[in-house]
Amino acid sequence: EKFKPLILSTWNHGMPANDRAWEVLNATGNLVDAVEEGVKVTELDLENLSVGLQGLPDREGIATLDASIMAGDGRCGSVAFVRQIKHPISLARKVMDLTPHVMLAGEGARQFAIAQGFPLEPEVLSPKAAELYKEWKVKSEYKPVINIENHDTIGMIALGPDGKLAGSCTTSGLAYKMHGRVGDSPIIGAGLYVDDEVGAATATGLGESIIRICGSFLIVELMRQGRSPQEACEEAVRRLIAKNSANIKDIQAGFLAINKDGEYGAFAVHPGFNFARHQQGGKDLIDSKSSFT
Ligand code: SD4
Repeated sequence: EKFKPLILSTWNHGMPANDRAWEVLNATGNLVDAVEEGVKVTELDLENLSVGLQGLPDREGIATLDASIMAGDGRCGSVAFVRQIKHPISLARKVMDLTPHVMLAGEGARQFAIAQGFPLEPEVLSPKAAELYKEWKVKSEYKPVINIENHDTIGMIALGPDGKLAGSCTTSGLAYKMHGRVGDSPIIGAGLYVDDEVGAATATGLGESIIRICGSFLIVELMRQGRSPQEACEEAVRRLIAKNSANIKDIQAGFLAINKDGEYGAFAVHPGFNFARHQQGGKDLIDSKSSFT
């Protein structure tokens, strides 16, 4: 099966995000705008506790966000450990478009946001996040929880009608992480990688396990060497399991990939990962296969 255009996003919340991306792509033909606008929907979704300022905070009770965006010609931008910004993906876009850099972090990212006219949001947790944080504080145990309600980090990868690719990724990271912790999502090559010559990949799950294998870059390179998107995702999961074998039963990670011909693939460590697929004439939510069953 081959599709062009094609948009894939992680988890259930990928459906409304893809809807928006599809709309923007059709209206403007701009694929980078499409992947930015698409995940902005998720950044505002109050039901989602893993993306945006309403997400679960770090162990100090502060929501800190990571995001990245990449175009298939190698342009990319990201922000990490940023506070008070409602749309970190748009800030990542500004880093890409307006600075000589790829990545801005923390206070510097916030200063850049202010300079670009982004409003600073009050540092108040959403009611749901505040409630869960309060419960968590009783024991204060850090433990990554896999597959939280089927919506987690959003990673979106897209192939345009002209054969060009783009992707975006945005998250509040792991709940109750150490203050200052940065995951895979803003790391180009870990949470997201896009190359017009080959294809694109994105990741969700325990960021540390994904960074360790340069997951998204690995998948694109495997596709460059001739693997299908599905084979490449499966090999990345195999590698991830090998490098994280000690506690693999507690580690979930999932990958999505597309190649420039419009083939796609997905694979995860454990069951529960799903993704949204939009193409001409249809959209669906698909359950990914996994290494463990
Ligand atoms: C991270 N990959 O920061 C992200 C987490 C995720 O919220 O996918 N879920 O490690």
